[in-house]
Amino acid sequence: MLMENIRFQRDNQKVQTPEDILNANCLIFPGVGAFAAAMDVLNKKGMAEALCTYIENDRPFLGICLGLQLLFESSEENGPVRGLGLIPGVVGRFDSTNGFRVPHIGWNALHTVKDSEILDDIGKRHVYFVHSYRAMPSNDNKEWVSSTCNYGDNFIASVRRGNVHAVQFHPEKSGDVGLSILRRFLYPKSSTTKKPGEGRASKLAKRVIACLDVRTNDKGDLVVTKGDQYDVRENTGENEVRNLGKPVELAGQYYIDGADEVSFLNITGFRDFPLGDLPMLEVLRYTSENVFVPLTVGGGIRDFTDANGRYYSSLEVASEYFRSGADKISIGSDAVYAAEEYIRTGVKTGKTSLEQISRVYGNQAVVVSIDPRRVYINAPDDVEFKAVRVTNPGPNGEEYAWYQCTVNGGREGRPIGAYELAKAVEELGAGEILLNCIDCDGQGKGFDIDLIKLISDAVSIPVIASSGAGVVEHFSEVFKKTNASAALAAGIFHRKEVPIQSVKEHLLETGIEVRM
Ligand code: 1PR
Repeated sequence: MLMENIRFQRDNQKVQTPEDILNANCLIFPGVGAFAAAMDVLNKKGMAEALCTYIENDRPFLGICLGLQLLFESSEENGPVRGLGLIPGVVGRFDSTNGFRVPHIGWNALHTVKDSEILDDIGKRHVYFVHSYRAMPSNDNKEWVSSTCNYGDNFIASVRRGNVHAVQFHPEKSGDVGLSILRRFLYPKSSTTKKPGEGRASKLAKRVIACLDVRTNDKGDLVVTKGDQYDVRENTGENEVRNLGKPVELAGQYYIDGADEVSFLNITGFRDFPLGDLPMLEVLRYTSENVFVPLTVGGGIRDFTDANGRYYSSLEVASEYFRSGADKISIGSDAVYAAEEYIRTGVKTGKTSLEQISRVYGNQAVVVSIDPRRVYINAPDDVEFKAVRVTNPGPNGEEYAWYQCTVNGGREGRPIGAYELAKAVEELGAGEILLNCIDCDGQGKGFDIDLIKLISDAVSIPVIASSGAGVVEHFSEVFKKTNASAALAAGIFHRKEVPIQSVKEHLLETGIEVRM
């Protein structure tokens, strides 16, 4: 974990020294990244001891995610690694062999086991989790545990003792429910805390994601655009880039409308250096001030040397995105090259952007975006790549297809299939797959069920189904027929043809749990 990601806050100040901790009136510790690196920083800076003293004196504390895990005795993450040792127990990895996808990403339900005050208003609503490791309740730590969550096992979702609180989920990304938790912690005596409505959360919800493809138009403005099979230019004489609105405004609207996540894809990032594209960083900064659900950003994440010969690693590019408010970054073209090389050599070099970013920020922060194109064939052994029998035969009656990966926004086909890519990037450290389909993009005829089933059955990380949503029934179809964890749409939301709430109401009516 990088030092800049340890952000204790004292009267809205970032903590720099152990004294800052000891002098604080109230501390929030939103940890991001790996356990060992975080403990290393805390020990080297003398903050571990200060933190233990602060907590043992029952001073107001809120740990978030890693900020909860560090309170335990040790973690198995790249370990065992010793933690602060304030709460009995070991932080271990979720077991993916029982069919549950790891990382645990998404909106899940809490089971409150004791009065925790900060959780008192949340009723049966979902909160947002993103993690691969968790601590388990036991007799030794039962005086601490205030709520649990079920994901294969019942793990600890929050702890509380006196003024000390810690949560495994992210209140800052849990919409109005999360904001009410933060308000209750920061202003415990205030009676003005707005209560979120009652809900019916019982388990991990399927996510509905709004995607904003962003690029600079011919006038130099950053706009939300949307293609048909990746062609984003109007069919007019001028052939200009289709402009569907301003990124920050649209993202804010989708948050209000109930999107569970918002994704920005900088679609010309493959040719323009993204850190040169400062408006994109500003878009992230402004969006994260008002949008309290996870933000993903992709496009142009790769090593780069600028015109002055200055080298930027993909890790620097990603770090800039994280600092500007992104929760996850998404890698497209660079992941294809990395997977090709890995399949060719069988060696993990540790140097690819995928490996480097997931090592520092954790694989739950790294999405791989796949842009495949369907290639029809007559028989599965016509190609060396995994093929499927297609539901609708090809133009010449072909009964099979393989899905060829592309780079540079679909401009170049590569010698690798979506199936091979998905399996390789999972091994290289991807935490989630955003599965597009160029043939279906913008067509409104439904998701490519054959493709999504193929990929979501092949990997044990979450898969986001993307491309082709036209009506609410397409969402229930993809969740009923495949193991997708989330469904993403763009055009129907931008053109206001189908509101996000209608999608969610329909999913609820068909028995699919969603966050309301
Ligand atoms: O290769 O790491 O620079 O990443 C580039 C990123 O930009 C990739 O994630 C790639 O998918 C995306 N991208 C590149 N070109 C385009 C384009 O449209 N010309 N957009 C593009 C991809 C696809 C979806 C879209 C869904 C849903 N957009 O995300 O939003 O298909 O659309 P629909 O609901 O309207 O059907 P790198």
